[in-house]
Amino acid sequence: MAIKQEDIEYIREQLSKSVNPLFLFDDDADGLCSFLLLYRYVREGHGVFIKTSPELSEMYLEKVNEYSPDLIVILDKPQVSQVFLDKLKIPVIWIDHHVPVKRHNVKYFNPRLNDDLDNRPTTYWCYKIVQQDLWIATTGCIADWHIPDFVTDFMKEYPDLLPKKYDDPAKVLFETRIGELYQLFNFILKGKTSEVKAAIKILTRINDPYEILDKTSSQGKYLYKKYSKSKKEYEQLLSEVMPTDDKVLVYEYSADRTSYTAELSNELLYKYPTKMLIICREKSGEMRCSLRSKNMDVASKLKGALIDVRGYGGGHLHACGACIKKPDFPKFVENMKELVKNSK
Ligand SMILES: [Mn+2]
Repeated sequence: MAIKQEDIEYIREQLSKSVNPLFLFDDDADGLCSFLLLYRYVREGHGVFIKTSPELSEMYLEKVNEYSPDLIVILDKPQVSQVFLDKLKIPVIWIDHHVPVKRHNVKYFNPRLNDDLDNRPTTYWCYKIVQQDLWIATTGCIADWHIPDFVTDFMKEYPDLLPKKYDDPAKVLFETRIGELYQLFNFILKGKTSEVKAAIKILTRINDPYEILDKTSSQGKYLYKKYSKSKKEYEQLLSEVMPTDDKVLVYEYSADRTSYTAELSNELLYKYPTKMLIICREKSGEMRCSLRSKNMDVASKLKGALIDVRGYGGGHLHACGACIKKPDFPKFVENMKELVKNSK
């Protein structure tokens, strides 16, 4: 089970030995927290967040040349190009928790290699390595909807940020102050690259969460202000969602507002747990949809709703994607309403 203790110690040793590590991390809150934990431990090197998703591609060789690191640490990226790895002439460590892949010329650590059900976030393993900055570790874990086993330590140290033990990660995300910290980490990753970089740099120097949440330092205040700006935009989008009595909730947004899709579907799912959510935008004459439901079998209903409709789609039990020709979209929604109505 898990990433083995000897592997955790190996990574810690490599980090301690490195004088100029380069961290390449996913541009979400789990990736960011993983980087912050490791960087704040070694206090050396550089961090670069990876925008190409899901793969870390050869295009980042440029960054490697720019920083001449003696160690590369890849965090929370599901895919890394083999060509990229082959061209690196220095040790590479890759920690991830997505579906395991096979690559050469890299030390690859993934809890799912030993137990496919163990998909604890990258942040969780980074905390095992550094054993410090509990508040960043907890934030990164709940960002990936995981309540870590060290949450009781966190509650002891920060009772006002997490006053009781929750079983449901969604409640932690939307009802607590540590949830607000997650929102902040998430939102400051959006926007102009130069601003995101500046915000991350500040985060490497923040001493405690109250600097941000209670604005007790000028740096914390700056981060909170940046966050409030994105938050306002987001709240605007959220306020446009008009639920009806119908169990199918359709929300259409314009293409230039793509950056909040994941956040919107998560929060709508939390607010409307009994509904089937269809979040979509139009592109090239098609409706690109993300379908989510907390309780309903989305995959099988999607299959049914696609009958006599020009389109395709598929995915998981509670989350799917679909693409529907625009003229057929009303029919698709109608089919879905019928299926949902008949299900219970
Ligand atoms: Mn992750």
